[in-house]
Amino acid sequence: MRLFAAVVPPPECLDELGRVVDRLHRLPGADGLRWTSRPGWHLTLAFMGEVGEELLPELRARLGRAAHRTSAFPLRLHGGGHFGRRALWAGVAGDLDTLRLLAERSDAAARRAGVAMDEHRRYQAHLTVGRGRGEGAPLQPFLDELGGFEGTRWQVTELALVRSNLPVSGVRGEQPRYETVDAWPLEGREGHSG
Ligand code: 2AM
Repeated sequence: MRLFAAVVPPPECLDELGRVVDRLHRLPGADGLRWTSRPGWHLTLAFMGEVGEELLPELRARLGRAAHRTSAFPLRLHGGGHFGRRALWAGVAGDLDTLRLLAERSDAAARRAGVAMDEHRRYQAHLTVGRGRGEGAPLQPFLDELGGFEGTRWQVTELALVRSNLPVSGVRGEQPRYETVDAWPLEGREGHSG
């Protein structure tokens, strides 16, 4: 199954973002983007891709330990950014050091469980709200609108393991369905060290 580790913001914080994204939908050029499905909104920590069933017990155990060692931390959705003309995303602010630490620990947990992870790309915390169709789309008007967005702070208390079910219908533009298959509480008390 196709899996990734993620932080899932609480519904009220996603609703705040949803209200901004509603405004984006009304801007000229909004048809040039495929808007991501809101029930699936998340912040990816580590993308694993296809993971064999036989690796799951070890993966779960190691992700559980990664969560156990990491302290809960504050985060808020904040502003926006883009990857070229292809992806428009909301950014985050708050305790980014602990977010990054949790991402590194999730990545290490997956590797040690035997998951063939991609080469390390620089971790850029983001929540994708839209993707440019075709060759991509001009994103600046959307970035201007997202730029001032400041979400309410929440406390990240859980590491989630999410399954991505790719569309099978063949309908163009259909979105993957995301399903949280497990979650572990953040229980560390050690701050940023270790
Ligand atoms: P994205 O939002 O920038 O596309 C599920 O696909 C999640 O894993 C998405 O948040 C996606 O980021 C992220 N991801 C990271 N690397 C990926 C990859 N190589 N293929 C697909 N998704 C990836």
